[in-house]
Amino acid sequence: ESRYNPTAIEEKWQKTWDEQGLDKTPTEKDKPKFYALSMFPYPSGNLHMGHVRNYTITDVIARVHRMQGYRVLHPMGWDAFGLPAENAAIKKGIHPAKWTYSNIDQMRSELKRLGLSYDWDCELATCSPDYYKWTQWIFLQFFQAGLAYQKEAAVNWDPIDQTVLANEQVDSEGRSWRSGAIVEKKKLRQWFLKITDYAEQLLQDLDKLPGWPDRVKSMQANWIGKSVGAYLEFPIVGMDEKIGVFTTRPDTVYGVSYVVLAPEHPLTPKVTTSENKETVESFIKEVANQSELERTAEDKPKRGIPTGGKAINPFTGEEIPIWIADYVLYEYGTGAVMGVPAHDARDFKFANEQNLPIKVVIVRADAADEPPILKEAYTEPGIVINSDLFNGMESTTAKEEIIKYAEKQGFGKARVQYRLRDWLISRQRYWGAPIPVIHCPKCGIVPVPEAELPIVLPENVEFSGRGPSPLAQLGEWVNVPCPSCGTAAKRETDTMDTFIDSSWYYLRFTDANNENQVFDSAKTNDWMPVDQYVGGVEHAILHLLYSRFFTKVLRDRRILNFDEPFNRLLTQGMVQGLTYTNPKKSGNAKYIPSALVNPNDPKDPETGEPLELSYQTMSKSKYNGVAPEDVINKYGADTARMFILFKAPPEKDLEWDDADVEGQFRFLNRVWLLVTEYSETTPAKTQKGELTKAEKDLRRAIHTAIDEISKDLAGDYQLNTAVSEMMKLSNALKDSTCKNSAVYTEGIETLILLLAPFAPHIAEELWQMIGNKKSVHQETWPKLDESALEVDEITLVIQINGKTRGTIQAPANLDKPGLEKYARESDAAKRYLEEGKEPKKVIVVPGKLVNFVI
Ligand code: ANZ
Ligand code: ZN
Repeated sequence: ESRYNPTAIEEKWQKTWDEQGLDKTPTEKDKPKFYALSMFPYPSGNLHMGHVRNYTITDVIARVHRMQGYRVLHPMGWDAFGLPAENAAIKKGIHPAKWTYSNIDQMRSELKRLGLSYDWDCELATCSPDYYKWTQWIFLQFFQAGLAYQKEAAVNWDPIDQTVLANEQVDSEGRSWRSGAIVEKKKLRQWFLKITDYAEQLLQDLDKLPGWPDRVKSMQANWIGKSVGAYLEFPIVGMDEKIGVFTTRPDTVYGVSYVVLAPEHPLTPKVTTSENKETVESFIKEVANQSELERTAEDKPKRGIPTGGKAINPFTGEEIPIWIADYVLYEYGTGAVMGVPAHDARDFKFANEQNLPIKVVIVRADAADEPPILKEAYTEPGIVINSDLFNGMESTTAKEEIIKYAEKQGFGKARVQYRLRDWLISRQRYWGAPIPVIHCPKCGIVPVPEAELPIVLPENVEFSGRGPSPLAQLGEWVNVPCPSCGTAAKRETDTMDTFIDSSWYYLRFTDANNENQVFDSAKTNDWMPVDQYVGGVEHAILHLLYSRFFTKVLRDRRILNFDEPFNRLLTQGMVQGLTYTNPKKSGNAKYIPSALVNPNDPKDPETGEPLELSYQTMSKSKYNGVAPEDVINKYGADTARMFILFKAPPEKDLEWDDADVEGQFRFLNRVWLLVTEYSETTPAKTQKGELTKAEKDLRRAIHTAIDEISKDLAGDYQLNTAVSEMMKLSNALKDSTCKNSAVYTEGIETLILLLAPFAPHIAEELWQMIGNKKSVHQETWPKLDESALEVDEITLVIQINGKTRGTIQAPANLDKPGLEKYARESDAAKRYLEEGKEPKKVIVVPGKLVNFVI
């Protein structure tokens, strides 16, 4: 009898499966398709437990679908462009490509040890010219569709290194990571994608995604931020210009006491009177250095100053002052608002601070006669007062009527506004896909002809972290003739945001090695949409929204024929580790490495102070991580997988616990023992005659497991309860008293088949051990026999006047009269029921009890 040796069998089977090509994507379309996808990783160096969890969940889903008769696409690749590689180049002088590819090699080998059933033929890395050629091609599709354009936008500027910084390169104090200089905002021409053109579709189509978590959908909806209201124009006194405002409350327009412009608004200098010029200019400068968050924070006082200019409320003809204030954002709506202190909380605060008039125009329906003195803004709907033509209307009706009136008079119209802004995609960095356009002094922006793609990143580049981006410093690369007229022209030196790379990789996976096309639409339309996408909730907004946007644009270019890329989405929870903290210390110093702590008496090794214990998301800085490699070396990948699947439902956070890992290892050892013992006997292969009670009970346990686990795997993926069902079946087999029966064989085989997607190596080893030649992963999922679930006897309680007087075993298939008859025959009933005398009443609860009232 052999011992369970995970290392030996895992290596063996990984090699064999690879040779057999077990996980290759089928090309025939003889079965329904299933596309299982994990969010591909950034190759940072090593795999962490979060990766292991994500990929194990998807792997179980892929494997189960193969067994259930689907053709499965289950690919893996690398989100390989981005800042860390370039930072490594600046700090350590390693070329970003070298750093990236060596990390990929490391992580690929770790992935392979987990027994994940990927088709490695589809592997892709977004930093490879084979891939980014098509990223550039897609950019040109957007450009041709009028969805890529340039405009000025603010960037982080390091005045010492004279370079643009990514947000990640600016610390919490606003200093450059490299030079330590205070980072400034500088305006540069930048590339944008017009995602706002798709705002309404991106919002509406969330309804087409019932398989997405509601939380993710509402995060996307909030990000898109649709508001319905009106655009109204306020003429400026003494000028031939108007201030356009966006308002969601046109019903309050008779209560406007001032108009506020964002300080950056182009009308600000025009409306400012000479007395106010100085104060206005210094206010603008102050606000320029605040972040949007600071400007809009609820708890912060709203700051603003008058410009001296005046506007006219077109409804009342009244003159009102024009102010500027920090809480009005230039990028939203029109960058100007009408101030209605009586009905908007922010305006109420502002008006009180600045002593501006407050005019009530909406009142609660039951208080319409007595205009109140406000202690706070009244923001609810109500009845309109002080509003001329509209007095007495419901405010909701007034909204529409006031818009109609404004339209008729020519000073406004209905307007829908979205919070979503266009996507700034250009980066002044090296390690990204170059934007494939050329700037010609005669022709303007000229797209690089398709035949010249990819625009390859030049290799001999210096990474100093100073000055313009490495590409912009490379004269021989930058200076090229215009493809259209031949004039000396310049290449675009910005590269694309890495979110672009990840917005379409799932499409490329369906035809990853196509050298002639971005992908063959027929193949992509066949495999897409992804049937199950699994990844971190940190991507709930940007990555998922951008991918949806790309899909819709390519659909409109007739390259794709579907609306949404990801049918179902599972956002897995975090993996948390036991964390020791010293509450007397602050910052990262408060985290104490567990290696230095005695778990029975946790104290700070430096100070002797007692430590606090908690579970927190594993991270390097908290010293609470567990390396996947260590767990695999000690217990094998199957145990690591089983533990991760068993410990928590996939969407919930998971607390790493060595004792529970050990527990799963013991479970696999018990299965090993059961099957090896079985393999040494010669049990019956076919059933002769009627089943005994023991056999019936075991069959019920077997088919209950099939039933429960199949349900757990049908859509909601309750993988943790699936594992506990397997443990139940294993116990039933162990305790069974019919180990020579064919039913026992059925039980052993079923257990191995159910286990196969979860612990693929041990399942394969045991499957072969009991005499199979075909891989367990090519077998079909066990079929449920409903009749095996039937119980043939029940325990029936006999009651007399509601008191239990005994129990009997009764056939399960009896109806109410049958049960009553059966109960009358019981000893207990006979004892209490006088012969020949009928009880007053008999109450039968099927499956439970019979109560005789006498
Ligand atoms: C007058 C008014 C009266 C407003 C009232 C509200 C209540 P959402 O729902 O977020 O779209 N607003 C418009 N543009 C703005 C900007 N660029 N910066 C800051 N605030 C802006 O909010 C729309 C409301 O936010 C608009 O409706 C406007 O204030 C303000 F009783 O107009 B309201
Ligand atoms: Zn030209």
